[in-house]
Amino acid sequence: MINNKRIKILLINPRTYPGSGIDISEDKHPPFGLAYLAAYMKKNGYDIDILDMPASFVADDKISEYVTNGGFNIVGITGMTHQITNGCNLARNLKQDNPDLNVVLGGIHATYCYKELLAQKPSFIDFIIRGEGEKTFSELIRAIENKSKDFQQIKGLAFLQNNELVVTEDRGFIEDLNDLPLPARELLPMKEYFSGERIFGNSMIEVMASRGCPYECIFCSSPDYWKRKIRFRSVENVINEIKLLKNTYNIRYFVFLDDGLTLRKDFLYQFCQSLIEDKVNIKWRCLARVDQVNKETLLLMKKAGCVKICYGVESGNQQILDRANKKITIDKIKNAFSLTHEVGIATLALMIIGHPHETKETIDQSIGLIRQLRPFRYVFQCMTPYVGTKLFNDIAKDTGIILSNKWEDYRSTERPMFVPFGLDEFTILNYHDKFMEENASLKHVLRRIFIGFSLAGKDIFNKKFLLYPLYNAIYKESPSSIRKLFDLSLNNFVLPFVRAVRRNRGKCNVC
Ligand code: B12
Ligand code: SF4
Repeated sequence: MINNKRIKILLINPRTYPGSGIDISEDKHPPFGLAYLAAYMKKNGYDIDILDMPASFVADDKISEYVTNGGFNIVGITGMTHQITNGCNLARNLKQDNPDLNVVLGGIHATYCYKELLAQKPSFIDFIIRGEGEKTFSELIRAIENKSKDFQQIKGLAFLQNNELVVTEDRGFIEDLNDLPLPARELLPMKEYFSGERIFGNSMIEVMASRGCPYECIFCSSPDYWKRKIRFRSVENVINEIKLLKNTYNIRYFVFLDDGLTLRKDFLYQFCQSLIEDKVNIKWRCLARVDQVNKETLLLMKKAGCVKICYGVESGNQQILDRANKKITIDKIKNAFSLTHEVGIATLALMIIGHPHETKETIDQSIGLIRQLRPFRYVFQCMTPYVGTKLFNDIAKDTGIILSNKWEDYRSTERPMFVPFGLDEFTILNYHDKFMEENASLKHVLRRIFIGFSLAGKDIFNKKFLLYPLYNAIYKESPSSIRKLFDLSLNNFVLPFVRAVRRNRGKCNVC
């Protein structure tokens, strides 16, 4: 292990828009990429910290002060598309106030848009890391530390040298994910994330057992980003993390963020067996494809504590599914939902509205399918052409109109960003809001409360059990006008109050 005292690194997850506090009206999630990166660098002896701005009281305009006070000399900034504009603002301010600082950008947007980001020859970006970050970042930091100028030898980089763009060779992936240390959650304000989703009164914690997905749906950038490879950690490694998290945070509800936890049958089988045999006693939910489950696996998952499965259904029209390259059939969807309900696992159906070639008829077919499937919950998202997707690269321009090139507009999929020929923005928005409000109707909320009770078992005695459905009913599930009113009062009254209390308690040392 290297012991390096001179280099001090700060990793930043930026807000979408400049701000000064925690947005308590929105669920927050730990920035996993940064947590993995930090753990890897810590293991290599570096002094590193993470600032998750959406979950902190550090104001955007105090960022330079924060970095100077903390003695950081390297800053790494991550970003999904919607965060990149503000991420660049932070970088610009930081570099203006401290020209000696090294600023590195990484993550999905910078990986795909490094040319665009470096095109204006910005003096505030020193390096962009493309793709998986751990090895590239650590080699880069090592080179900076050794005052080497030989950055061209480091795979996975893009940077400007004498104002010319240099793009180094692509970097392959880490072969064995078990070599990675567990994400450095100790550097994150974990309590801030526990206020989000709850099940049966238990707060949730997120875990990833794999990276990648071998499929190629046109609206998803995951396959290209991870080059259609799927890598799993060992079952033992994942189970150990779960036990550690259970002991450290006393949390019993786990959310698997993997694109395809169910993709490798041997992993899924051994994982569920271990949860059962080791009496780990957790509840969990995951994503799955409808063609990856059968009654046997579902029964095993149920026995191992799985309470909810989120399925990407996307559309109720077979042709639309085929064009989206989803490689599933309506029959498979119906079969998966009926089996999942039969074994007693709740379902979430993820739907997309505004596919290429979508018409009012195909949208009606989607809602018709949802009525047949009767999922525990469904979410309609407006089709959004994210960078790195086939939709963005090829299909969008021939099949419709992209409504905005302001990246921060890509923050939410509640508003259309892409309108297929033959439809218009308002029709999509109206359909979206109508379906989401139907999902929030009293009938649906009562049904969910009833199913929640029947799935809860002895968790029903958890004192927080009733609070979550209540919170859902009054906030998350209510029409957008009521939510806006709620947000307004939160941001103008509750948030300033919370901030003042925290400042008095000395939790916030900058703002
Ligand atoms: C888990 C997940 C979520 C979670 C948690 C997100 C979070 N904040 O961590 C939830 C469900 C909340 C979520 C929400 C959304 N998500 Co999401 N999500 C994912 C998912 C499945 C995994 C992300 C992850 O943790 N990966 C694992 C880590 C290890 O990888 P990583 O983050 O990419 O980081 C590595 C490298 O990129 C690099 N790196 C990253 N940052 C940096 C920074 C530096 C300095 C360096 C050196 C390296 C580096 O190194 C890391 C380690 O190797 C990805 C798809 C995928 N499979 O990647 C989509 C994905 C990231 N999400 C996406 C989107 C669009 C969203 C939403 C906007 C969707 C919506 N419906 O509104 C929201 C935004 C929420 C918000 N406001 O932040 C898109 C992003 C596309 C884009 N161009 O921005 C993706 C790619 C899926 C897709 N549709 O294609 N998401
Ligand atoms: S939508 Fe799901 S199945 Fe399709 S490519 Fe993305 S992660 Fe894979």
